Amino acid sequence: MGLKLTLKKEKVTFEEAKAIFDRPFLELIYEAHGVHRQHHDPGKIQISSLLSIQWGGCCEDCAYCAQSIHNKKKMPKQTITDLEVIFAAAEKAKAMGSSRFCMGTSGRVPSDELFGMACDAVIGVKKLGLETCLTMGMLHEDQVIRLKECGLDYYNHNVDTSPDYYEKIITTRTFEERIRTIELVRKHGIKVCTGGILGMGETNDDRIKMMVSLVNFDEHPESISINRLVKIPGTPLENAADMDSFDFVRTIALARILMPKSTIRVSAGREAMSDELQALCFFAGAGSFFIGKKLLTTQNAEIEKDLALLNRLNLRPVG
Ligand code: DTB
Repeated sequence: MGLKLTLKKEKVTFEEAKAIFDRPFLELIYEAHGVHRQHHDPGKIQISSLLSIQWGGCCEDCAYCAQSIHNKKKMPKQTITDLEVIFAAAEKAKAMGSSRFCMGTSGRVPSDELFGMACDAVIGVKKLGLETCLTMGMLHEDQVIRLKECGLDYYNHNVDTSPDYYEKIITTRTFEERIRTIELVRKHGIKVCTGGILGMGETNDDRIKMMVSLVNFDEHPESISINRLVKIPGTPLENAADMDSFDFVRTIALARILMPKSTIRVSAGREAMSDELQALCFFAGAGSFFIGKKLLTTQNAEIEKDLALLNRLNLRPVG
């Protein structure tokens, strides 16, 4: 079933994806793991690190995010302007076993000044022997072309949730605008990192629809970021209900079966997951995570605990 669905241009329907998601749990993860083994080394894990180079003061109203000016609790805008600070963080990430250094900024679109600095950061981080990823909101085509010239490897731009649930989470931009930026990134040969957040009150059908959106791009995203909501005080989702962990694993398994070659990252939310749940995510097809004390604004799982987990599971970092 997995192979048939990967044929280019063949659109996957919601019903097809739902039939996979709804399979008996153990059958689902067994199949997902089989697909995983065909295309990935199950003994390896890709490790990335993340640094905010600008945070807070964002005009978008994403209900999950600490950085929105619409929140009860404000976070003033701050920017790292010293490139050396960025390079030092990248060196540290490399020493921890990261093969990719991801940089994020708050805001709907980057200012010219911030964009210029991000370009210099990409060039410098690449010289340190790391892959680079940026997430800085919507881009114009000339900016995408410039980032490609700088050697940017990945651009992260999440679809966040299903097209149907989107307006419950964000009203200041549309799902279609997200798709447009992702398509521009793809058009100019930068690898696509995209995904979303689970546990924002969406249904399993929304989770399935989100995956259907991703699989139906002309090319599957190289990197799929699956986050479990970190409930940040002062945001509209601070009291969201916990999602079922097995549904989280099911969503990873669905992504694995639909997009066999993509790397799936369990991103935010690992701090609140047991080691056993994380191991189940890796079995179902996740092959990447963020290491480091902090994500963008929230705490990540502890570095020592992550390194110990890799050791206990005999997982080796890629690269
Ligand atoms: C993604 O999907 N997850 C990363 C990355 N893309 C940029 C961000 C996680 C942030 C978690 C919440 C925070 O730290 O503010």
